[in-house]
Amino acid sequence: QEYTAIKLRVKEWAPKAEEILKGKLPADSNVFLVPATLRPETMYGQTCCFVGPKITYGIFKVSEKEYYLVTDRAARNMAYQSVFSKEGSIEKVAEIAGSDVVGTLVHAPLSLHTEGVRVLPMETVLPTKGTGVVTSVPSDSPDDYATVTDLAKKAAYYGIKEEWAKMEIIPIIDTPSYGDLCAKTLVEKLKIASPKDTKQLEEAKELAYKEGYYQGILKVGEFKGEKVEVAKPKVRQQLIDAREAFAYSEPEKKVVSRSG
Ligand code: ZZB
Repeated sequence: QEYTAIKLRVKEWAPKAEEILKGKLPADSNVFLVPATLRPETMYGQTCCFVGPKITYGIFKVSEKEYYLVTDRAARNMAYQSVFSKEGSIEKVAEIAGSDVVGTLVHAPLSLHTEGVRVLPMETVLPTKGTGVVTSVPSDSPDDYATVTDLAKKAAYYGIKEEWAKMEIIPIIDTPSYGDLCAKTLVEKLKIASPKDTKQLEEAKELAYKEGYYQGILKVGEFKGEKVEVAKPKVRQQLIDAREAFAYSEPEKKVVSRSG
């Protein structure tokens, strides 16, 4: 699976994270949260970044001034994909729980929310997929729409500020079947009530992928008016050229054959 890894630069740590990381990083260095996405063309619509609250993340040295926050598993994969300056070697400078990162303010490349977006908790983040960090595009991802809706409703319970989950959802892709807020339309159409409705969310995701890819037209950005199918690789390349993203592949899953 070929992902695009996006670099979300930390602008301001949550107080807990600040405390934990004190003295562990050079003063003038940058730390990036690095979500893996299959939809780089939707980065205009990022409204927050998800971590699994119970997942333990590492902060890994990329070069003198650059560090990535991802799972150990992702760092190991990255080491073999020449992401770190020393091929094959991994240097972990700190460990931190997702729950302690929640509230951190990050700069999300291409996002129309240029002031930054917050790191928020998502219970359904899989530690075994991608980098364990997920960037949220509630206009076009049904999982993200269901999660931000839930977070906004129960902000106190999740220990977050309501406004962090209520960032404006700006339409970025127009589609003939589901309008320009594809995820919202599908969540309502399939009567998805919470992020726990995993079966319907899976179906909504498939529909959103197909419609977005084959029928979607970008409404914003440099490739406004172009078909998603055409614009997608261009947005990806632009992000990579700007060093705001890089290619990241997931190793092949071992398939155990039925015949043994
Ligand atoms: C931004 C985005 C915007 C995404 C969108 C999707 C959509 P898939 O399809 O199941 O292979 N993701 C990445 N890593 C994880 C993880 N560890 N746990 C849970 N979710 C994860 O999954 C690929 C997508 O799942 C990725 O692409 C990421 O969300 C999320 F408009 O990034 B995506 C219709 C989907 N639209």
